[in-house]
Amino acid sequence: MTNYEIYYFPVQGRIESTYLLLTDQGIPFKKHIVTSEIWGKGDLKGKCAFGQLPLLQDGEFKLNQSNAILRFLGRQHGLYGKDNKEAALTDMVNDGVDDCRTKYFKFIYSDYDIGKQQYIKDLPGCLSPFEKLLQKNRNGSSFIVGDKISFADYNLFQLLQVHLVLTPDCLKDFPLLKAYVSRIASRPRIKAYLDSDEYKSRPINANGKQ
Ligand code: 6SG
Repeated sequence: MTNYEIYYFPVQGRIESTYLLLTDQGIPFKKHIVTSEIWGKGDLKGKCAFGQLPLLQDGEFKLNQSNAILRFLGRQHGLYGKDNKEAALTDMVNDGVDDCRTKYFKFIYSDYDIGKQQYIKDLPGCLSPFEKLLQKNRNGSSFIVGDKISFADYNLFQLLQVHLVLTPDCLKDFPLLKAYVSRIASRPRIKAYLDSDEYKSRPINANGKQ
C-alpha cells in the first residue's frame, strides 16, 4: 500500500506530470501545497536533498528531483517499458522532454518579454523530434515508447499542454503529436482532472507568465 505525500509550490512547475501520472493511474496521494511563506521558514527546505522542491515522501522514504520521482513511480507502477531497451528509450525521451522544459523555464523566468518571438520561432525544433519518435512507433497510434503508457508520456503530455497555452497552434505541423495530446487528454481520469477547479485554478508558473 502506498502512502505518497508530495510537497510543491502552488504551481504546475516541475510537479504537474507527476500529478497526472498518479491521477491517471488511480494512485492515491496527499498534496502539500507549499506557499512562499512556508518555504521561507526554511525547515522544509532543510529536509530536501538539494534544498529544492518537489519532495515525494512514502512513509520514511524521501525523494527529491522531479525526474527521479517520475522514474521511481515508473518502476514502482509498471510505467517504464516492457524491457530494458524500452526502459532506455523511455529514459531518452524523458531526458529530451527535460531539455525542452529547461529551455521553457529559462524563457518564462528570464526572457519572456524580449524572447517570446524567438522562443516560438525555435519551438518546432524542440517538438519535431517527438513527432518523429511517435511516427517510428506504430506510426504514432500508441504511446511515445512501445504500446503501454510510461512516465515519459505524462511528462511529454504536460510539456505539450503548457506550450499549447503559450502558443495554441504550436502543433499545427505535428499531426501525430496533436492526436497524441487529444488521446491522452481524453483518458477518463485525466479528462476529469483537467476539467477540475483544482487543476484550472493553479498557475502554470510562479511568475504568472504562461
Ligand atoms: C523551483 O528548482 O516552481 N525547484 C524549485 N525553488 C525554491 O529555494 N532539478 C530540480 C527538479 O527537477 C529542480 C527543482 C526546482 O526537481 S522550480 C525550487 O525549489 C528554492 O530553490 C520552479 C518553481 N518555482 C516556484 C517558486 C519557487 C521559488 C520561487 C518561485 C514559491 C513561490 C515563491 C517561493 C516559493 Fe517560489
